[in-house]
Parts: sequence; C-alpha cells; structure tokens
Amino acid sequence: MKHLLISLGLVVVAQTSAQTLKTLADARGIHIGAAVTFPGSPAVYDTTLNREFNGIVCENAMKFGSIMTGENSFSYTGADAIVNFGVARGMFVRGHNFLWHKQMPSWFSSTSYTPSRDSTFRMMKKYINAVMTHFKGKINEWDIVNEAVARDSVGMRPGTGAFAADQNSKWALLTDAANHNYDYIDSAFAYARRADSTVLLVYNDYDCEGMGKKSNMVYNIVSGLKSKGLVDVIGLQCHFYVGPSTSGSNGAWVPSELVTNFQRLAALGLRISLTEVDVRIQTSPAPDAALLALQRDGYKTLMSICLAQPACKSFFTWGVNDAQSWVPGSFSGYGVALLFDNTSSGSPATFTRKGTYLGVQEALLATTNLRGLRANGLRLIPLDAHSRGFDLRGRNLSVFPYNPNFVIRKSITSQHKQ
Ligand code: 9MR
Repeated sequence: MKHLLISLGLVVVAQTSAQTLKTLADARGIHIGAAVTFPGSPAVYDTTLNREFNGIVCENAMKFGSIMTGENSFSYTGADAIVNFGVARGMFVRGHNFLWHKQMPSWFSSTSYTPSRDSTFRMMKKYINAVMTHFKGKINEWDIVNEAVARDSVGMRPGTGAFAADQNSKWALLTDAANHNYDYIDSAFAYARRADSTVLLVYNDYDCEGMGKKSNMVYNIVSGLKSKGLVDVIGLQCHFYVGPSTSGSNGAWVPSELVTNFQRLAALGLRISLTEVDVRIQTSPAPDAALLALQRDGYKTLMSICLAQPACKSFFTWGVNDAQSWVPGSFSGYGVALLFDNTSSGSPATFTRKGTYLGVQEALLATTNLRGLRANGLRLIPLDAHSRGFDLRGRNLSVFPYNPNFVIRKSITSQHKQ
C-alpha cells in the first residue's frame, strides 16, 4: 500500500509539472494558439511555442501584401516557414487572411490600379485559388474575409467621413459597394470553398464580441453566409482593454454580453474561434497590483466563457510575448497585453509566464465539471445579473470560474486604431 501511495504521489507530481497551457488545452479539446512572426529567432520563442501552444497563425506573413507580390507572382517563403513549423508539430494551423483593407500589395492599393468589377473578381479567384492550392493539407481554418464592417457608427466598409482613411476596403470599392452590393464577401467564400473543401472557412472581425450594432451586422453577415453553406466559423478577434481609464481606446468588453453573443452565434451552427486575443492595460504610469489583477481576471474570464460554450474551439493570442506585440505601437501608453513577459532579448533570453498566463491556466484547470456538462449535452443559460451561471437543471454552476466582481469599464472610443 505504501508503495502504491508513493507511486500515486509521483504520478501527481508528474502531472502537475506537465500542466502547461498546451497540456491543459489538449485535455479540454480546445486549441490554444499564438500569432507568430519570427519562428526560430530567438530559440526561446520556439521553445515556448512548443511547450505552451497547440495552435499557430502567421501574424503578417500570410497576408495579401506579403504573399501576392504582383498580379501574377507569389512569395511564400515567410509563410511557409511558420506554417511548416506548425504542421511539423501537429498544431492547429490558422490561415490569416485573404481579403482585408490593410497590408495590401502596393500594386493593388495603388490608385492607378482600377480594374473593372469583373476583373476584380477574376483576380480574387486567382489569388484565393493559388494560395489555397499552395497550402493544401496544411491549414485547418482560414480567415477568408477580415473586418468587412467598420466601427459601430459607420457600418459596412468602405466608410466615409472622419474615419474613411481607416475604413476603405479596396475590395468593396472595386466591386460595387457604392450600390450597397457586398457580394464580394460571398464570392470570396465561394472561391475558397471550391479551392479546398476541407478547410474551415472563417469570417473574422473585431469589436463584435459582445452585443451592439457592429455585432448585429456581423451576425447578419455570417447568418447569410451560413445559410448558403459558405462559412463554418466566426472569428472574434478579442483585442480587449481593462483598466481605470475610460478614454482613448476601443476594446471595452462586457463578459455577460459575450456569453449572449456566443450563444446566438453557436445557435447558427457556427464554430467560434477567439482569434487575436490580447488584453492591454495602461503602462504609463506603470500598472499597479490591482490593475494587473484585473487583467489576469480578464484573461481568466475570457477563457472561462470559451470553455463554457461548446462551440468555442480556439483561443489564440495575438503574439507570444509583450515585446513582440502590436499594442504599444498602436496604443500609446498601453501594452503588456499578452501571456509572457518582455524579456525577449538579453542573455539568456527568457519568456516568463505572467499573471495573465496564470489566469488562463486557472480557467483551464477549473472547468472540469463544466466539460462534464458539455459532454452530457447540457447547455448553459445566460448568466444572471449577478453573473452566476445555471445549467438546464437549475444547478448553480459554482465551479464556473467567473469573478462576480469583475467589472470592465466601457471606454469612450475616440478613434479606432486597428
Ligand atoms: O499585428 C499586426 C501588426 O504587426 C501589423 O503591423 C498590423 C497592420 O495593420 O496588423 C496587425 O495584425 C492585425 C490583424 O492582422 C487583424 N486584426 C487586427 C490586428 C492588430 O492590428
């Protein structure tokens, strides 16, 4: 018996030490991934990816501007390195992205490039066919159209007025959006479906995670696409913000709204992927312990909401460590939005797990009973005003790792910076 207890003790120790995010996510049947730019440099970057993530996506290397260097030329070097890295390790590989209003090749964004509507569709088809054929068998799900809707107050791209510069989609401009004709979205999905019917097709957007005007527009887009069999997944970017300031940036989020929105999207028969998660906080002045705790709680809450929704299959952070995050360059005075710390250089370089990491880990560890409910086919009903969850038998889900004191202040958006 003594021998048995010692053996059991060893097993427990071994399990505890192996509880990386990847191990936990594997056990929960969820993909935890990260956007990467530099696999192999520095080596610790790869080590962290291998240890902690079972999913990967190119942060920039697979975008239109990176890949389609000319109307008839393609360059796959950067994207190949990252995709092959993921494939070799059996990761869930996301493709990002085909149609977006940013990071277009210069030949396409040039004002002198003014093809007819028909030629634009022909070019779109050639582009999607070529790239999907190149990566055939390697990509699990692919963002086909990215951010077709602008901010709440604007609607479908292309926008006009104060935010036009940030909201012009050349795809929309070239394909008759002036007449409120957005069939370029359907066409992109149809071309993708025909190019490779084995890939899950995603509509990906931001600021539509909760409820609201933009969220409703996105819901309508994916609902229409789904009814035609053209979309499989809704990608919710989740570029979030928490903190004491209520001004200067978008990214405010309300957890109970996410639960509600996830439910209506899941009811369409869609999978849900959280595709670009980061939770930024103010870095100047330096964050205090309370703010860091709020951020950690934010990550935990987001992962908990995903785990509680059977349709939510992926949780990808937009980067591995803070030093490589897009946030500080786009939101002055904000940052430290990811799961690993800033010490990407130096000797030896280290990527240290942050409180945010522990928050995600806690959520993954705490949801065993919830996964049991999922396995039994029960579903959650919306959280009540006190943020408690109940299953369909009316049992209070006390295991739901959802902090009722967790409040995120709604920020006042002055300018959208994505
Ligand atoms: O993280 C990306 C950054 O390196 C690029 O400079 C930027 C260009 O706009 O795009 C960033 O990634 C975006 C993603 O592709 C789509 N959703 C918003 C992301 C953050 O801007």
